[in-house]
Amino acid sequence: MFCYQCQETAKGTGCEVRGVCGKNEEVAKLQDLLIYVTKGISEIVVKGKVDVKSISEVNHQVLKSLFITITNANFDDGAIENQIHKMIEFRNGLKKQLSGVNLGDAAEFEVIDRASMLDKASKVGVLSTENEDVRSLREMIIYGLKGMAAYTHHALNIGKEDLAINAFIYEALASTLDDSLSADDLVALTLKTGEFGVKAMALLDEANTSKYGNPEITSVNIGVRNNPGILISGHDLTDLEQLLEQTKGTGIDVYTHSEMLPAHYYPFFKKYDNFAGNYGGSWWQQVTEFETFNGPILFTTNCIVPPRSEEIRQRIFTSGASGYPGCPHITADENGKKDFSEIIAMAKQCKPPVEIESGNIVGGFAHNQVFALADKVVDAVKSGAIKKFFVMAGCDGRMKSREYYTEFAKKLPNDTVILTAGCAKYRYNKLGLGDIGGIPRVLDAGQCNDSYSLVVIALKLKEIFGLDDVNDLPIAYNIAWYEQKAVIVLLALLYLGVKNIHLGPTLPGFLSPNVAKVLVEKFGIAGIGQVEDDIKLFMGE
Ligand code: FS2
Ligand code: SF4
Repeated sequence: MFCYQCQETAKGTGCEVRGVCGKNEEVAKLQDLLIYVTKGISEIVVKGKVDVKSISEVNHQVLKSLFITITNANFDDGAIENQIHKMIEFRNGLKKQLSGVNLGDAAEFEVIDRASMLDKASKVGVLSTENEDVRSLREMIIYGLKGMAAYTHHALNIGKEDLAINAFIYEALASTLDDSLSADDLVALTLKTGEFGVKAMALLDEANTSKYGNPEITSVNIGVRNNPGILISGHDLTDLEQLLEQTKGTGIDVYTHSEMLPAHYYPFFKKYDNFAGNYGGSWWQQVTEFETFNGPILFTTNCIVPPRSEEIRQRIFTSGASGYPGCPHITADENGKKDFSEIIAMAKQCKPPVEIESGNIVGGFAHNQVFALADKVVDAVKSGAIKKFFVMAGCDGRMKSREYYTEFAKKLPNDTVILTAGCAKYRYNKLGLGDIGGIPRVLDAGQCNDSYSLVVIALKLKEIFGLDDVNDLPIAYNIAWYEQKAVIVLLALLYLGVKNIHLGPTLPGFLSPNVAKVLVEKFGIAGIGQVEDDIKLFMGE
């Protein structure tokens, strides 16, 4: 196996024996083959000029396939094998409609069983692209597409689609098979991936807000109640809605975990009396928090950490693109309805969660809420009460080096405000950093996809202040990344012309020295250093 798609990749260069995430060699290879077959489908769609409108099931399954391969989403070898078979069937069905089109191996290969899958996978993985710069660019595009697919898939679950995004995914995946493309062509395609990343995040924002309302300032309880509970993790709001509907009046409370926390900010979910609060911190802390939670856990997406004990594994359920071997996977019926009765029945037998912290955290500062406060914010900037905003969005992770972000937040001058989104927030959302004239110093817009809100806010401020360039705003970008959704957020920011983004705790292992050089020279991308030095640099001291 070889995988270098996330920030925790072994030695910063690549996992070769087993993933630091817990992904074993077999799962890694099956994921490679799943990506390869989606490339084959893309080649058929592009070369055959297939109308994406006419293949909606294929469109949806391509999104799901990409999503399955995101870090910490799916460890279930059997489920991935089934998905490969399904995609090969779709691919072969599409091929029947074509004639006289010359297709490559990704569109033609056949496998019969697990052994032939693994054999094929070892020839088509990341390292099959020999030139390290081409490999780096191709993989950066693919990782961006994975993030884009995840966001598009969530929007689809709410009934919103933009076929231009699906068409682009085919175009881009097919391009990663095309040896005639130069490095410059691939750099241009990388930025185009960012452009479609903006569209995907806008689509999901529209889907979420049209169904669940605009996020608003909300105080979320982080303690516990006395009833048994179900913990819901991941990013899928439609799963949360169904779970709340099905647990209404059962005496079971529902708690959010990690990236599901921002669900509390949507007006829609406030009507559920059993929507109790948020339990715990970011994804990697689940190894201890699931023990004390006591009840069942539903993963709607990443991030799953392989459970350390059989007792915890038996309390884990998955849905959507996520999966874990031996854990029940709840699928939707043809109307999108999921039956969570097995989880509810288990919860009734469980003890209530143990309280691990108490109090409240405040969030809900997506674009609409911030616009409602715009006068206050603009006045604070004009009066000098707010000197600078720091976009500190993205992901959290296990590495000790991420303590940098807590230190950074603590040491920032009191006249600065942090704009956050994604699970990166858990490094500083419980520090009690106070407010500036009633504006909290940590403004949480929501999940990682809600980084879109931060961009909308920046563009609005640019308009209000009458600036020509978004880089002239008093906003600095110190972003933490971990998995591929952060890659699409980064590409979206680059496409929008944001410069001088600092990315940490380490730069991606998938950047070859030459590609890293382009990012540094063209976009001013930089890593992180020492907290004090970085703050001085950002503050222009
Ligand atoms: Fe955090 Fe994990 Fe949101 Fe990422 S919960 S690193 O998937 O997507 O952020
Ligand atoms: Fe390694 Fe990350 Fe790939 Fe897992 S997802 S195998 S940790 S690079």
